Amino acid sequence: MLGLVVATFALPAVALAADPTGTISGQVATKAAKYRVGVVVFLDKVPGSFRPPARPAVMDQQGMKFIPHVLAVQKGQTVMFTNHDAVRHNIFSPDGEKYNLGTWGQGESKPHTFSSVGIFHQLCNVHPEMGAVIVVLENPYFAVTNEDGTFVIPNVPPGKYTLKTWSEKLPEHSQQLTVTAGAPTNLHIDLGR
Ligand SMILES: [Cu+2]
Repeated sequence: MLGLVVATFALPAVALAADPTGTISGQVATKAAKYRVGVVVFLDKVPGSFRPPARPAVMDQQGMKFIPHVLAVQKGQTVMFTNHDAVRHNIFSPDGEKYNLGTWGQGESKPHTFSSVGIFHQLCNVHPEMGAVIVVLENPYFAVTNEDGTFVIPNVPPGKYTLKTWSEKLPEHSQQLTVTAGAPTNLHIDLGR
């Protein structure tokens, strides 16, 4: 009986073959478990121009930390910086566009739109121990790994790509891969340390 149920659930996978895009999923492996989270996995130099999402991404300041510690967004996308602490926080970045959004209190928020790709360190001039990174990418085909190193990049058009990783602590990784319509591409990426 159980086998029949499983067979029933397996059927929709066949229907998914009509999906014109593919999914890249996988897991980043490191010797130290703490390095698996916050790795940006992305497709490099995909031809075409890509409209950024209209919905802003959010970088919060809460519990005297930036949350998330690593945020990936698309070029042209807005990040809304929020403050959920009872103390005033500041936001500035010494990188690329070099901005200082000012210092503000609980419940307030300020937007910044990223017009160029790059790695933007986020700092608070009130609390030097606070830090985060925003990675701005050219196309929408990216993900940031979860605590266990897993990631999913959905809706990728079929084709051959160069997949890269960026991590605050680990060396960059690069590999070729082929994405097939309606089929998952499963990766195991060993980043060493
Ligand atoms: Cu602060």
